[in-house]
Amino acid sequence: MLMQESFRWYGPNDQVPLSYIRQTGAKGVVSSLHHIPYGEVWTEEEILSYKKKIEDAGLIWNVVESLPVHEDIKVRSGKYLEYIENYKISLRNLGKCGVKVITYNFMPVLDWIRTDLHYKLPDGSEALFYNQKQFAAFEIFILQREGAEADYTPETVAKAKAYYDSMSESERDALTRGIIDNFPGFKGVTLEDVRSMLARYKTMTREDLEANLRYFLSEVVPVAEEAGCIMVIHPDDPPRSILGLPRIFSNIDDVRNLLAMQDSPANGICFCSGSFSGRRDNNIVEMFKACAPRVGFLHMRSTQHDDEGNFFEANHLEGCVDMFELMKAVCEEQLRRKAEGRADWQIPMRPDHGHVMMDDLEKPACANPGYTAIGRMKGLAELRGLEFGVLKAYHPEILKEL
Ligand code: DNO
Repeated sequence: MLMQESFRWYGPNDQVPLSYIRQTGAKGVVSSLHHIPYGEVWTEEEILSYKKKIEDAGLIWNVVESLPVHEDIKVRSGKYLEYIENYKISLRNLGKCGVKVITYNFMPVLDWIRTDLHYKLPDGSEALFYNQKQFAAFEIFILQREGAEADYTPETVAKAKAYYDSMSESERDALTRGIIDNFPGFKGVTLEDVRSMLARYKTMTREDLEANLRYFLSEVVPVAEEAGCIMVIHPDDPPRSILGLPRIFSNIDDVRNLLAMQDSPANGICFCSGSFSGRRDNNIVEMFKACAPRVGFLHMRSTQHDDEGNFFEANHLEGCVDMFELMKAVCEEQLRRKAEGRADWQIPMRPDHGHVMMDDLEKPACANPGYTAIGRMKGLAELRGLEFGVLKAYHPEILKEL
């Protein structure tokens, strides 16, 4: 196919080993040196030994997800200067070792958020779910964030209270862990940690956070460019303000703004259709077209919403994302790049998340919610089939070359 089909791998402790990933049909592996603490340098030696593990399994390490941005950089205080210098060294090292697509995010405090990691679908499989009432229960009554109540309608607060009152201690604990302790390389986060991280954002406005991202990019993008790498930013997930924090990469204006911050091919986007689709006013296909030449990595996924602002992760070809139109646009973009002679014309893509299904339901809970094998493989198979169909119908000549 045109896209570089990939699968995420969380390293040697991942329940889904590289040998299984190879059988999914993926060629590329999306991974990170999760054992290195945020902010520290990734040495060439570490990168090469990790890369060798992947290559020995017959795969290639085509994308880093993520080279994490330390909180000090996001708030631009503490040891941010040192961490930015370390980031540059890591970028240079990755470039030298031939790993060129570097994913990061600029979400304050917590990365992506879901409130139910085992939402039962009618067919018995499980999806990840974001529920306003549950999140409100978490931040108002468990985290007890000052001012949290004011971010919700009285109706939602009442529902959240009733929900909180109905929960057992262990259910409260599961909700908390599911929200704050899901991030590889950043495990063991406590409520206290979240409170002290939040305190650092107390007076921070959206403009401040944007200025901090702009500053970070002005430092690292030229280095990425020199190293032959592309930095790709992951959208806010969900794409709305949470925990009273500013969010700066959620909609089409943010996309345009980001691209203008550094007008360089090394300043790119990880186009995550699922994350962007968490907002109903985002037109995903239009958004892709608005930034297509700078998309360095694709996460393909969809969501299904209800009227209260809740959503769960739908099957990859269902839900609110028009995956057919998106795939058509992705194929056209790749062919356009090919015609231009761009070396990076084939965009790495991974099926983002997947349902827990079949015997994955009986295995010990996956340490990385959303990343069991079978559901993701189903997603990958559907997306490959869709791509094949789009190419056969609209660009049959390219199939002969592949
Ligand atoms: C969740 C992921 C995110 C993503 C990071 C990128 O499954 O999509 O954790 O990897 O935000 O920095």
